[in-house]
Amino acid sequence: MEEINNFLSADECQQLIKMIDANHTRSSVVEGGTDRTAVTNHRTSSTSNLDMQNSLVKNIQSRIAKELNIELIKGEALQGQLYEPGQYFKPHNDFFSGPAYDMHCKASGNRTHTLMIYLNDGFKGGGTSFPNLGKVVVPETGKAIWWYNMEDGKLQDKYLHEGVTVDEGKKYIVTSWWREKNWNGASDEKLYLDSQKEQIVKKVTDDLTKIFAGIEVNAQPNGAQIALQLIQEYAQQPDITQRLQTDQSFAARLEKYSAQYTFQLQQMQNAQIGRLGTAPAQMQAPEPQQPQQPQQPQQPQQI
Ligand SMILES: O=C(O)CCC(=O)C(=O)O
Repeated sequence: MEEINNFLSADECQQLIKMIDANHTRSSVVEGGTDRTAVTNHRTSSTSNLDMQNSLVKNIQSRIAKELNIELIKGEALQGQLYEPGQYFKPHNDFFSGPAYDMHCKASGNRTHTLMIYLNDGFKGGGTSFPNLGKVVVPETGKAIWWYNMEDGKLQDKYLHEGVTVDEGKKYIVTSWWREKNWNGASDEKLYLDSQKEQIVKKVTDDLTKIFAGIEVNAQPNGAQIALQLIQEYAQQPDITQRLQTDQSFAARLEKYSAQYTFQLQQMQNAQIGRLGTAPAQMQAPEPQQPQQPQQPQQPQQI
C-alpha cells in the first residue's frame, strides 16, 4: 500500500467537502454472495456521486490515473463519502466476486486499484484499518492511499479494509476505483441481463400463468427490464386485456407484480446514481440482524 501526503491541497479538499455536503445519500453495498445492492448495517456512511464534468473533479481523476499509471478510461466515476459520528464501513474488499462479479464486471473487468483521499482530519476515530496488514492509517487532510485489489490477475485479500467508526466530528473522503478494462457500468449490466434473460423469461412466464390461475406471486429479485416488457406484451393480448377489464382481482394481482418490477428497475437506476428508495410491500431489502464478520466469498462489496 502506498501513502502520498498532500495529494490534494487543503483548498481542493474544501471544495470537494462542499460538493459532498450539497449532495449525499446513504451508502449501499453489494450483499455478500449475491448480485443485490442494498443499504445494510455493514456500511452506515453516506455517498456522494461527484460530477465528472466538474473541472476540479476531472482534474483530480486525471491526476489519480497518472499516479496509478493507468489509462483514464478505466476509472469509475469518483465518489465522496461522509461519515458522521457513529458511522463506519465494516471490513470489506473492493473487488467483486461471485454473482456480484457477474453483475458488475462482465464488460469492465474487476477492480484492480483503489485510491482514497482524506479530505479532512481532526475528527475522533475514523481511521482506515487493514486487519490483514496489522495497520491503521490515520487520516490527514489531502493524504491519499492506494493499493492493488488484484495482482498478477489474482484477487488480493490482504487489503481487506475497514472505515473505523467516527466517534466525534465528521470524516470526508474521496474514493476512486479502477478496472481491468475500460469502465462501462451500463455494458456490465446489459451483459449480465443478457446472460440472465433465458432464465428470467421462463420464470416470469411461469409467474404469469400462476397469476392467471388466481395465485398471487412476487417478483423475482432481478430481471426487471425483461419482466416489465413481458408483462406489457402479456397484458396486450386480447383475451388478457378483456379479462383485466372484467376481473378486478386478476388485474390487482398483475398490477402488484408489475409494480414490484417497476420499483426494482428504479432501485437499479438509483443505485447507479447513488440514491435508494423505499420498497413496496414484499420487496424490502432485509437489514441483516447482526452484521457478520465477512469471509470470502461472502463479503459485501461497495458500489
Ligand atoms: O473510510 C475509510 O477509511 C475506508 C473507506 C472504504 O473502505 C471505502 O470507501 O471503500
